[in-house]
Amino acid sequence: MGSLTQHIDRPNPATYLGKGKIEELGALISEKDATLIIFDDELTPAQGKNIEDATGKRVMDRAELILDIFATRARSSEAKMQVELAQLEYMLPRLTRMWTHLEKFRGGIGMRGPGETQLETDRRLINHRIKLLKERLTEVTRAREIQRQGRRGSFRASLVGYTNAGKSSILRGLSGARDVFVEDRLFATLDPLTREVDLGENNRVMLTDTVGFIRKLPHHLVASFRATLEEVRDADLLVHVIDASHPQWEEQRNVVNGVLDELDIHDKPVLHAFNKIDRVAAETLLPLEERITNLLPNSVFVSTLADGGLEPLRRALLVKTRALRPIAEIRLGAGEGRLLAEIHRLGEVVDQRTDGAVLVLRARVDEALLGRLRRAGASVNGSNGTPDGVAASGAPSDRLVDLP
Ligand SMILES: Nc1nc2c(ncn2[C@@H]2O[C@H](COP(=O)(O)OP(=O)(O)OP(=O)(O)O)[C@@H](O)[C@H]2O)c(=O)[nH]1
Ligand SMILES: [Mg+2]
Repeated sequence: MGSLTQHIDRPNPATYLGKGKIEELGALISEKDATLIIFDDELTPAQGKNIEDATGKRVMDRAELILDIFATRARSSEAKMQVELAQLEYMLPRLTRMWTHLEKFRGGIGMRGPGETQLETDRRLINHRIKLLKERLTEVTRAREIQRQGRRGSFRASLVGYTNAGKSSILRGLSGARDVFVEDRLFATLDPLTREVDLGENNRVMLTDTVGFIRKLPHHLVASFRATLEEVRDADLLVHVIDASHPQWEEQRNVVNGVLDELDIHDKPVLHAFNKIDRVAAETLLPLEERITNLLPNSVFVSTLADGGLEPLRRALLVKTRALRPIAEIRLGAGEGRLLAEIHRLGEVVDQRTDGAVLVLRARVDEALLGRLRRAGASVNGSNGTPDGVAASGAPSDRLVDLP
C-alpha cells in the first residue's frame, strides 16, 4: 500500500527508524488505512515491540515474512517440522509481543499449570515443542543418511542457487522427471529431490535439487535446513545455478557463496550454470559469456526453455563424471557372462581384449560396481583414483576383440 525508506548511519536500537520517521510511518498508515507493517530487515525483539506500541499496528520483519512464506510452501512432514522449528525459535524471544496475536486463537480451556502466568506456560510449551521437533528431525536425518548411503558409489551432484534461478527446471529438463515442481515464485522447492540423470554412454549422475537461498536468509532457517542441506555437503560436485538474465546475478551469486560458507561447505568442485540465457538480449550475451568465462572458467550457459538448451550442462557433467570414474582394468574368467553383462550395462567400456582364457576389459565403472566385481572374484586394477593413463598403457589396440 505504501513504502518508506530512511538513510541513517545506524538503525536506532530502540525503534530501528529515527523518531521523526516513526511519526511519518504512523501518518502514512492512517492515510493508507494499512493493517500491517513489514520491515525489509531483521528487527530485534525490542524494536518490533516498540514500533508496534508506537503505531498500534502489527509489525513483521524480513525474517518473519520469509518464515511465513516457507510455512505456506512446506508440503512434506520434514519441511513442515523444519519450518515450525524455525518459527518457534524465532518466536521465543518475542513472546511478550506475539502473545497478543496468539491470544486471539487461544481456545477457552486454560492449559496453565499452578502458579504460572500465561506467558510462562507458553514459554514452557514452546520449549517442549522445540525439543520434540528437534528429536523427530534427528530421526529423519538418520533415515536420510541411510538413503544417501545407498547412493554412495554413484556420482552425485547437487543443484544450489538463489531462489527462482531455475534449479528445479534444470533437474526436470535433464532427468525428464515430470514430478519436479517448478513455479515462478520464491521458495517453490523446500525438500531435496534426487533423480537419476542419464548423461549418455552409460554415465549417470544422481542429481539433487535443493532449497533456494535468498539475501539475508533468517539464520533460524539456515539452522533448521542444515539436515536437508547435508545432501549438498555429501555431493561430489555442486552445480551453482545462476539466473544470467537477472540484473543482480552477481550479488545473488555472492549470497549463495555466503550461505555455503555459513554451512561450512568449502572446497567442493563447483560448476556454474548460467541459466535463462534465452532471456538475455542477443547483443549482450556474447560479451557476457566472454566476461564470465574469464572470471569463472568452470561455467556453462544454458536455458531450460530453448531446444537443446541444457546440452552444455549435460556435456560438462559427462566430463566430470568421467573424471570421477577412472578407467579400471578388469579381468574376467570364462563363464562370467553375468558380470560382463553388468559392466556393459552400467559402465563405459573403453576396450576389451583376451589374454589367453581371460577377458580383459578397460572400463569406467563407479565404486559401487567395482566393489561388486571384487566381491564376485574378478581381478580389478586401476581403481581408487588411478589416473586414466596408467591403466591405458597396457592395452595394445591390436588385441582388441569384437564386443559380444
Ligand atoms: N526464460 C526462462 N525461464 C526459466 C528458465 N528456467 C527456469 N525458468 C523459470 O524460472 C522460474 C523458476 O524456476 P524454478 O525451476 O522453479 O526455480 P528454482 O531455482 O527451483 O526456484 P526455488 O525452488 O524457488 O528456489 C519458473 O517460472 C521457470 O519457468 C529458462 O531457462 N528461461
Ligand atoms: Mg525449485
